[in-house]
Formats: sequence, structure tokens, C-alpha cells
Amino acid sequence: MPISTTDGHSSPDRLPWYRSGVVYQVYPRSFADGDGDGVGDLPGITAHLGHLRDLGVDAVWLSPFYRSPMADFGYDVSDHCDVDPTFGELADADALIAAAHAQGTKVVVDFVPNHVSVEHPWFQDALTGREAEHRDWFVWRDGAPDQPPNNWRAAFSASPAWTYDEASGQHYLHLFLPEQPDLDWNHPEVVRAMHGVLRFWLDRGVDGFRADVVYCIGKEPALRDLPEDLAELPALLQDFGPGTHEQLRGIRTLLESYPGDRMVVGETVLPDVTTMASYLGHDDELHLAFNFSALHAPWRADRWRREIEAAASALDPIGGWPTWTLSNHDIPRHRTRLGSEGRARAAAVLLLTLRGTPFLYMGEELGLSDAEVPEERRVDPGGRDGCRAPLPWTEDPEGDWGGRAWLPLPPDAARLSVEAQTGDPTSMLEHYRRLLALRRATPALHRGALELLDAPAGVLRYRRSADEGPDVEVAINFTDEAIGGLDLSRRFLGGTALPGASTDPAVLGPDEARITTAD
Ligand code: TEU
Repeated sequence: MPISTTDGHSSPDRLPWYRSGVVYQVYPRSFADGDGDGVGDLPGITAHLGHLRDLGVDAVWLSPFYRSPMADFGYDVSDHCDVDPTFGELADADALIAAAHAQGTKVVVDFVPNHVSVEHPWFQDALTGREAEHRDWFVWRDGAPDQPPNNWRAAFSASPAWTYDEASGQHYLHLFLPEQPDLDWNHPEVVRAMHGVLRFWLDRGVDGFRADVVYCIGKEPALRDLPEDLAELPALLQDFGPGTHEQLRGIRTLLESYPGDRMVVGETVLPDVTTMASYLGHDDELHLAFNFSALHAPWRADRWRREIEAAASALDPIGGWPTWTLSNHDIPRHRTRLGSEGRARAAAVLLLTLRGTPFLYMGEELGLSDAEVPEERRVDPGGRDGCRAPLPWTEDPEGDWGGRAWLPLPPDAARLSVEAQTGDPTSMLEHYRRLLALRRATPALHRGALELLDAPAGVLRYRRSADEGPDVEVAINFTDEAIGGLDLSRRFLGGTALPGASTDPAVLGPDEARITTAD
């Protein structure tokens, strides 16, 4: 059954980078420490850009490095147009962008449109009273101190999404922490100011944005009570409706006024891919949207087959392009969720051979698991410290972090360090490098159509084909038992087996994934 027959663009030779490429997410606190204070920083990232080049990714997405009191580790921004001293200074951001571009790596920065920090001057002004210039930039409603204006509850707690301000006798809305007041995008000055933030970074040369919970910005002023299951977490799974679409069109127009393929990918934590796809509009809203349905799919061949079909049927009719992610800074790493290295290797083959843009999360190429974080060292209000552990670069990983890393290192850090894995063909790192090189060299893989093929239970099979280069077939065994009765006799291109290893053309071993060619 051919399910995706076009690459969505008339000229296959010129797919924009964000369709043909692979994006690598960096969480700046934990990528690399340039000054030995135990916390990652921008000079650390710049010094390690060679890792991204050697890995073979096309773009880096940087989680927030802006000025912030760090109540939500940077997702509470107090100055969008400056670098937090923890991470360096503005000149370090410029240097990072220049160095990335010099090696051909695109730069995507985080854009946090839904809320700011309580310490942002806009909110500080709003707190001065009902007549303040920036008062209406936020969402204020009347109500008795113990009577929140509606039934919405904030993320990371079961508490109301409202905090009462005694001085003015009103509540302000925060879908996340009380330290993250929501902006009111119904106010034209907010739109202008936030467009100014986009311009600031576009003018500094960034290639795109990852827009944090961007589907939340179009809230209707009525702010009606929600059914109980949605009220529990209105920031998630809530389709806020028409206001957001209008704002996204404005953002898209702004990006298109700049030369080059500037891109916005939305963090769309929505109930299904059809709702997710609606935020691409008619190719006039987001360029890409994260597929959280697939991110949360269990490791089963039939479930992944369904995710592939669902993404194609939601996106193909509108010319949208899929994205695939297995890990990020908000959920346990897939190596931890899947429970074995063998499965993580098969998952890498899946991620890097599907039709769509893969987003890697730093450290997955090392096969890192979540760190065990003892109670007394936990710092994130959302309980997400484990996946944010610092990366091991050398066989002295503690030393990479000045002997005082801000979080415990992941298990087995020395053995899984970049230094220890480099050049070892059996390592996860070399597995990722081989897969990324194959993907880049093979048009069928980075831009071709995808056709699902029949396969025995437990196996997922698909064919990728483009108008140039060989067709490629992928077969993945999602189980930990060998599965026979297959015909995989064609030329071995890659997979979980080592290059040169002998493979049985009729059998996929436990957790085996195999890429073969048609010729
Ligand atoms: O995440 C939004 C979001 O959906 C997360 O809250 C996620 O579902 C949750 O962490 C699961 O435990 C974005 C950012 O990625 C996250 O780091 C921020 O905390 C959040 O927005 C607020 O800006």
C-alpha cells in the first residue's frame, strides 16, 4: 500500500533543509561545560560543534539560553534578547551561530511565546497596578482570593492555573508555574513585541525556531471552564482554536520576509496527529510540528505501523511533512523507556529511515540512559532531571564538568563517553554515524516516498523510493525473539548488524533492524 507518494515539493533536488535534514537538540545546561563550573554554556557548545559535524546532523536546536531566573530552567524568560550569565553573553551566541554556519550546521533557537518569567520587566510593570502600561499584556481576571476565575489547573501541580495578586485584587493566568505568567496574544502590542523577539534572532542569523507550547497562544478571552479531564492540564492536549492559527500565519509571514529557508517547528502536545496537522494550516502556519502521538507509542510493530499511517493520512492531503522524535528534555530517554540497548539500536534505525524529519536528543547517539537522581539533588519542578543529565565527553566525564556537574552523570558515563565510543564499530555512536551517513547519501531515505509492506507479526517493513538512487527496504524486529519466513536477500546496506557481518536472508534476529537495497 503506497501511503506517501510525493515528497511534497515539485523539485526533488531542492527540499528545504528542514525536510531533508536531521535536527539535533541541545539542552545547553547539560551539553558541554566551557568554564568548568559544572553547568553547560554556549562556549562549551561552540567548542563541541565538531561532534555534530562528525555525527552528520544538519541542524542544531538549542533549548533556551536567554536571561532567566531558572524557575523552569530557562523556559521562564526574563529577557528574550540577552544570554543568561550562566551560559555566557550575547557575543557567545553570535560566535556559536557563526561557527555552526561555518561548518554548514543550521541553528534553530527556542522561542517561548506562551509565557514569560515573573521577573520579566513587562510583568514587573504589570504588577504595579491595573493602569500599568503592560497590565493587559497578561491575563488578569477578578475573583475572590480563594476563588480562581475558572477551573483550569497548572502543569507540574494540581493547583489552579491562577495566582492571586493581593495588591490589585485580581488573579493572573499561568498554564505552567506561577513564575510563568501567560502573555495575552489578543493584545496587539504583545504580538508586536514577540515579533520583535523573532526579528532580533533572525537578524542575528538563526535559521529557525522551535516554538514552545505554541498551540496555547490563541486563547479565547472568555476562558471558559473545561471538562474535568482537560481542566487538569489545559496546557496539554488542548486545542485552543482559531486565535492560534491567526497568530501562526503572522509568524509565518514574518519568517518568509527573511531570505533563506527560515523555519518554525511547533511543540504541539495534542491529542492526535490530525489536530497536530491543523497547525500547519495550508502550508501557511508552522513548517513542521512535533508528533507526540508517535513519541509516546509503545515499542510494538503494529503500533508504529499505525503511527506511520496516521501521520501520512493527516499530512499528505495538505502537503505536510512528518517529524519523528524518540526523546527530548521533558520525558525519560528512550534508552530508559525501551529498557535495552538492543531495542535502542533498532529504534535508531526506525527514527533515521522513516519519511520525515528526525529530531535527535543529545546523548541518544551515545545510548545514554536517564541518570538516577537522588531526592536531595532533584531540582526540576516537573520531575524531569533524569533525562537532563550532563553528557560524558571523555573517559573522565566528571572532569568534563569541573568535578561538580549540576546533576549526576548518566549511568556508565565513562564507557559511554564520546571518546570511548569513537572508532569502535560496535558502539552506539558509530551505529548512529553510519545510519546518518547512509541517510544523507541515499535520496530514498532523506526524501523518498514510503510504502508499508506486509510482514509477520512483530516485524515492521517498509520501502523507501525516490526518483534518484536505489530503492531501500527496511525491516525491524520489535520483539526479542528471532522471526523467520522473510525475504531479505537483497544487498545489505546497514542496520543493527555490523557491516560485513553475515546475516540470514530469511531471519531477523531479536531486536534486529536491517536495511537492504533493491539492486
Ligand atoms: O513543554 C510543554 C510540555 O508539554 C511539558 O510540560 C511536558 O509535557 C511535560 O514536561 C511532561 O512532563 C515545554 C517545554 O518543553 C518544557 O521544558 C517547559 O517546562 C514547558 O514547555 C513550559 O515552558
